[in-house]
Amino acid sequence: MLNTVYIGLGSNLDQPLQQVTQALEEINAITGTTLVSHSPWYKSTAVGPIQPDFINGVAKAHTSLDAHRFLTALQAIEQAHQRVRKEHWGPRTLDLDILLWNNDTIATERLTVPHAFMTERSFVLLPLNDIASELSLPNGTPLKALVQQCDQTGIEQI
Ligand code: A4P
Ligand code: MG
Repeated sequence: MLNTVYIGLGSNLDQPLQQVTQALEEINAITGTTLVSHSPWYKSTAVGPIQPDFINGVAKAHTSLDAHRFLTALQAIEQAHQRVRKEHWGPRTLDLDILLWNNDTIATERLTVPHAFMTERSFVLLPLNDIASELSLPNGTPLKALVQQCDQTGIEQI
């Protein structure tokens, strides 16, 4: 069975636009995985500690992997981009988050889906809305409602 996954991409170090663009190709190269579409890129002020602006976007993919194997594959891509994990919510060369997995709710030690903060972050909601405006979360909340509610200061499409 093919799973449908939405992935949040973010970078704010070492040529962020290049990092996220290259990551799309690497997602498409994951075993059993095809990139279906991706959003335009957004530049946004960092949420969390003071640090450079982020480039963010969202990709949609189909994959035959299960959610945990897919997360492992995303983490391998992050590692290949020499991401150094130092500070929680701190700067990173590449951050890949699983936002949505089919219409599933997942709560394990490694994986929380829908992603914990996606409902309030414009840098996730706006690009997701660009490629999946008719989507609803597993709890039934329409994406459009979240987009209308979210704070859209400090973000622009590039
Ligand atoms: N994990 C649990 N659920 C998931 C999921 N749905 N997708 C676990 C991916 N990973 C998930 O993640 C820590 C652990 O989360 C992983 O080992 C995985 O098992 P991490 O990426 O190593 O840690 P982190 O990035 O410091 O924490 P987190 O919660 O991922 O941070 P966020 O929420 O990604 O925030 N501001 C702007 N403008 N744009 C940004 O992209 N990003 C962050 C990072 C902060 N501020 C930002 C942005
Ligand atoms: Mg993350």
